[in-house]
Amino acid sequence: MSHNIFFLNGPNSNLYGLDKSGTYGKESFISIGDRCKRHAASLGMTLEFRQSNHEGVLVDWIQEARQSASALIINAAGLSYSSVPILDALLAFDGPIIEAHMSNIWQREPFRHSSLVSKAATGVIAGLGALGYELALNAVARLLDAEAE
Ligand code: DHK
Repeated sequence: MSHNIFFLNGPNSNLYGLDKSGTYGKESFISIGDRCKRHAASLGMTLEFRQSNHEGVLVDWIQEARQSASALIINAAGLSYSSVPILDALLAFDGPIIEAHMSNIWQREPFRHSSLVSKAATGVIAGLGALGYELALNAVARLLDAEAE
């Protein structure tokens, strides 16, 4: 069975590659998304790679995933540390959830050290830049295969 995966990205992720601090690398968000879609295809999966700056839109997409996706990958960005609505929507999703961050959030400011998303996540990948996004796709492929066995 072919799996559809939702990869949801939160506020300001669309600025990756443009951010002067260089925290999120040089590759553009569009290029990262295209690469993730190709990687998902190589794993036999389809990928919806979406970004919103709006909490409610992200909640709507997580709810949509209940019908349309086998697994979720989410980088809720700055909303990771505050959004109870995103946490509650994730808790209602019945499938693997990988929380992904480009940066190592535990090496950064203390307010980034405690993510509410982690409470719903099957696993967390952080600090590996966009490589971590491909590893998140590998993880969901393996987890879904294991579920099917
Ligand atoms: C991305 C952001 O935009 C920040 O708000 C988070 C996360 C970290 C990342 O590393 O991908 O704090």
